[in-house]
Amino acid sequence: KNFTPAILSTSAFSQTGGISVKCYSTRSTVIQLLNNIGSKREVEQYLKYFTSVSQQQFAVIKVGGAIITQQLPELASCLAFLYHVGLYPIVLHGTGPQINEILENEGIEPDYIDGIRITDGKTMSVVRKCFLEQNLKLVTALEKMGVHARPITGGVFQANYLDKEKYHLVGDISGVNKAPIEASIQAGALPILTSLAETPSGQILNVNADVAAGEIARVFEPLKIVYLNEKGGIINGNTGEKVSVINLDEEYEDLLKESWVKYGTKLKIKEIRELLMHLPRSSSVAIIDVNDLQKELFTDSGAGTLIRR
Ligand code: X2W
Repeated sequence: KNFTPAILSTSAFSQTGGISVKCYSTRSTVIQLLNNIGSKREVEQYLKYFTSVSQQQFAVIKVGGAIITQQLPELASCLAFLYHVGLYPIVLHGTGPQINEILENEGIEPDYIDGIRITDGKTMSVVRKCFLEQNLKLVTALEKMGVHARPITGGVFQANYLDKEKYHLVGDISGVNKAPIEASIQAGALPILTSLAETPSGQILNVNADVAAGEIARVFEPLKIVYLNEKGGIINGNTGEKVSVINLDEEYEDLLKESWVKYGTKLKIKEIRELLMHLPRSSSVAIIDVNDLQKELFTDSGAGTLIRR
C-alpha cells in the first residue's frame, strides 16, 4: 500500500522548501535540517523516495542500549523529526549496559559466549526489568516531544531455546509476528520494540538486540536499515579507526580472522551478513552515531560504517 502523508501536500511542500510539518514546534527543526545536512534537492528527493513505499517499509532502526543512557535527547529529537514529517521507522532497542550495571552492583560478573549473554533465571529477571525500564524511558521521551509512540515489549518474536545447556534462557527466533508493529503504524504510533521473545509454551527468552533487529529487517525489507551505537560505527580495534565500508563479498572471510573481530562485533557482522544474504543485492546496513541519522537518511553522503555485499 503506497501512501502520501497529508503533510507532504504540494503547497506545503514548496512553502518549506520540500518539507512540511504537522506541528509548529518542529518547523524550526526542519529548517535547521535543510540548512545543515543537505541541499534542498537532496532532502526532497529522499523524502519522496521514502514515501514511495508503504509506511512500514521505510526503515528499521536498532538503538543500542548505551544510547538511551548517553544520548536520549538526541535520539528522541531525531525520531520525533521523522515522525513529524510522516515517516514511521520501526525502532528496536537493546539494554546491554543497563543489565551489566545492575549485575555488577549485585556482585555478579556478566557472562557472555560469543557476544551472547548467558542468561540464568536471576539474570533474566534483570534483563526483563531493564528492557521494560529502557523502553518506557524512550517512549516517555518521545511523548514529551509530541510523538505518539507505542511500547511493544512482547508478542512479536517467537523463539526456541538457542542452546539451553550453554546459554540457558536465550532465544533463537523462529518467527516474527508483524501484526503488533503494523497495527501501531496504522494507528499513527511509532512502534518501539524490545528484543524479548517467547517460546510456544510461554517462556520469555532473552535475544541479542542486533539479532532481533536483523529479523525485523528480514521480514519487513525496509528501504533503510540503521544500527545506532555509541561508537558511531565499527571501530578497528588494532588501529582505533572507524571502518567506513565493509564489502562482505570480498572482506568477510579475512575480517573474521582479525583478532579485534570478536564478541559483540563479530556477532553483529555475522548477523548483518546473514540478513543481507536474504535481501536484494542493493541492500546495505549503516552503523552510525545518533547525530548522523538525518545525514544518513537524507543525503547521498553516508556516515559511520556501511556494510554491503
Ligand atoms: C542481550 C539483549 C540486550 C542487548 C543482553 O542480554 O545484553 C543477549 O545477549 P544492546 O544494548 O543492544 O547490546 N541479549 C542474549 O542486546 O542490548
